[in-house]
Amino acid sequence: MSVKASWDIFCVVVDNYGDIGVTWRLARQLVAEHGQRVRLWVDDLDTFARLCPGTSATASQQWHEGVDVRHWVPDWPGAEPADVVIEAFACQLPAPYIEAMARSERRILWLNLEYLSAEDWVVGCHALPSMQPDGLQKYFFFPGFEQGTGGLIREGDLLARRETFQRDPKLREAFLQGFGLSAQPGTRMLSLFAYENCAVAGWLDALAADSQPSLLLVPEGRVLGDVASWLGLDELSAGDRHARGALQIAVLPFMTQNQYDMLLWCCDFNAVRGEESFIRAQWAGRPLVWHIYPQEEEAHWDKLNAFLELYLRDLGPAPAAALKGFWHAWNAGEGSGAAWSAMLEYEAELRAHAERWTHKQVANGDLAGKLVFFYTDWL
Ligand code: TRH
Repeated sequence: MSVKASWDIFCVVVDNYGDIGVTWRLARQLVAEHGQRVRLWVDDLDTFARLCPGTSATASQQWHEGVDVRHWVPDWPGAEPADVVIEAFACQLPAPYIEAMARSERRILWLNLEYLSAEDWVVGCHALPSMQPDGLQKYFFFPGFEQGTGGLIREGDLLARRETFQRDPKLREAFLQGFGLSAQPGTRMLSLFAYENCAVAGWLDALAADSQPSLLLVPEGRVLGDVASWLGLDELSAGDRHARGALQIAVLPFMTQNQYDMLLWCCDFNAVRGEESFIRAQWAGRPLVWHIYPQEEEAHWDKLNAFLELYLRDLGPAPAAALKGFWHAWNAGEGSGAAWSAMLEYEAELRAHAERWTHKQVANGDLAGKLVFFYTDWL
């Protein structure tokens, strides 16, 4: 049985939506499914407001979905530390807060929630403590794709909601109609969320030249410039619709996380990026390509290949090579058209594989549940 505790989650928005995307989702789930009391400290409320419409960009405190959201300003206002303290992605906690943790007579669990990686060292490092000044201990909590890790964020009812949605074409129709869209039978549905990417043009060429029609849904974001250049336009914005050959393109507004899930569920193939959309696309049970966040000295290639090694383990050599070829072309920025056509040969196998992978990941447990268990066990 889990203990009801208070949690402080600290999030610095470095850039993009990944940091706040993960912490906001985790905070909501800890409240909704585990009955925990959660404060989410965010330094950038404008970015938070993109994910959580209705957010005030200036309020020092506000409640959303049962989460006590605090604006984390440089001038620390002082706060009694919670029972469990999570610094997300090695962000630096306020010094007075750490001092208050050290002084407290309660046992306080201090965790650093790490970035997601499929590399094999993760299992060995997950949940290891490290001694801090003042006698405090900090544990490193690693999300991951294997049993010995912290798992992935997944709401308890997510798969059931997704399956209901994917089984009922009316739900998909209604979702698309909300954006003024409809998908004709036989149209391949695709979504695109990526950083600036030179590989986009080759992919769009291949889709436009295909014998099967495609509808590409692109939420507003950094990749729009590449799509606009391919169309020969200066810019694109939400609501724009264009067609070239067999390809129709619809630019959608940036949506809530729940709507974005539905967009992924609608599609036969999803191009995603970062960390959070990458996980959500896996829960969609459909083939995907990951535009990994580029790191200095090309360190991201090790992460990408480590994931591919796990993901492709139970797939035949030919479809595995085809998928790997497309992922590499996508991240290298060239050769995506030919790699896409090669991958289409294995469309059915890759779809079945994506669904199997989802269920394999479910069996690993989920991040929020594992965090709550870790705390209960630590007590
Ligand atoms: O925004 P990102 O590129 O974030 C990245 C990664 O987290 C990366 O690991 C980190 O180092 C870097 O930022 C600084 O991609 P990510 O992680 O997929 O986050 C996007 C979030 O936005 C995710 O929660 C899904 C959500 N989203 C919406 O809510 N609505 C939308 O319309 C779209 C396209 C995304």
